[in-house]
Amino acid sequence: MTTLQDYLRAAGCEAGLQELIELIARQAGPIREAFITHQSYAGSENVYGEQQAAMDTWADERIIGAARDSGLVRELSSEEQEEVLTFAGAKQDYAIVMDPMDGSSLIQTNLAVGTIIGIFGNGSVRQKGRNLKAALYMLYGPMTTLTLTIGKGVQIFAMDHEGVYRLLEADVRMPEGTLYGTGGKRPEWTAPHTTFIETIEKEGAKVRYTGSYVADFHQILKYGGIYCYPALKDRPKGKLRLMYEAVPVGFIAEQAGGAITDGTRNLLDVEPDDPHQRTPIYVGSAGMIRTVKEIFGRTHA
Ligand code: AHM
Ligand code: MG
Repeated sequence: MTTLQDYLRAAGCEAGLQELIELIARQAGPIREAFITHQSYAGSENVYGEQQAAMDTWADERIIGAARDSGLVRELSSEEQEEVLTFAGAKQDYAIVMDPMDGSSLIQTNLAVGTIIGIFGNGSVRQKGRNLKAALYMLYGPMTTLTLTIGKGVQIFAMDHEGVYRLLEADVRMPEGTLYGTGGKRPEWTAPHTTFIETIEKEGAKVRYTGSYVADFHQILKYGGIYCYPALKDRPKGKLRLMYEAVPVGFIAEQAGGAITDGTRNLLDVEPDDPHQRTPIYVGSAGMIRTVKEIFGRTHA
């Protein structure tokens, strides 16, 4: 059976990028083991004033340490770090954007959570998503899976009991599908978002939403439909972040035949002003994103 290493070699992945992807993928084992001893909140807040779960900081430190020690990474920007980190001694020029533990409010409920990573070349995290060399997420569910693109389609691997990633599904294509999930309380939705949800519900869409973006997106990747975290009346930029959540997952969605938008713009074409900036997110199958854009084009907020 094809391993992650076999796949990366056969796909002609450059050596440094292969090393970095395998290094990050190896962190899933220790991260998974740490859940049982890191169930609580850490008592600290991140840059957004959000309570950090013990696993947020543990996974963050683990991946930062691995990236720094590898000598492969020049810059790293994490949802959990106020400043962009620079590793001056790096011998290679990769730059990482990451949400080390997405969905962490669900850790105590044992629903699936994950680690989201985007990898750029040429040493800077301040780039539009379309420049990504690779994007991946590790999902800690009944299996530990790695969903990966190096710009050559999307592959899903599963980690076996020896820590080896084996190819579970090659060249994943996102079906059109009818599932949807949306964040934000209904009274806080804007007019275009309300119209969109009512439209797809009339067409038979069915709700599925856990509150773990990476897990909710993975379901959309497999079954089709849309994940939304919209602009809200008192929060016009929504909740999720462009660089840590939108961009890597959007890159994977596009590579699987889906798309990502904030309602009007393809989020992979947005030049970031600030690594921590937030954005409304609609990510899913091609037809769903067409409907979003059509409704946002004719409905005023
Ligand atoms: P996190 O990165 O701190 O976990 O926050 C992001 C999470 C997403 O995983 C999820 O989709 C969203 O917040 C859920 O928010 P809400 O509880 O408002 O639905
Ligand atoms: Mg997150």
